[in-house]
Amino acid sequence: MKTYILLTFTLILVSSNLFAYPSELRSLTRSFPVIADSVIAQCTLCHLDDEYDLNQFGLDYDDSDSDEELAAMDSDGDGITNILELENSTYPGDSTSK
Ligand SMILES: [Ca+2]
Repeated sequence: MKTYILLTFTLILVSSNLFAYPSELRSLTRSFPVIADSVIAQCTLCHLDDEYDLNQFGLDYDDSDSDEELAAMDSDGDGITNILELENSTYPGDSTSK
């Protein structure tokens, strides 16, 4: 029984990671069409590496009140606003990406 519960929990956790993110990426792409077909339109745009944890841009995306607010922010603190990073296909949550 423990194995069944653990397996069920694992499947739910894995499937939520697999299926939840693309909807967020689609939503972000609707807000910022410039990222459609961009090399940055992938999990690491908002997440730390391939983990579920959010980077600062992902956290700001969740916490911001509007697309304009998110666009004007500099989530990774590298001096370049999020919208400029998105337009230039650099990661707004990674200060080493310029
Ligand atoms: Ca930045």
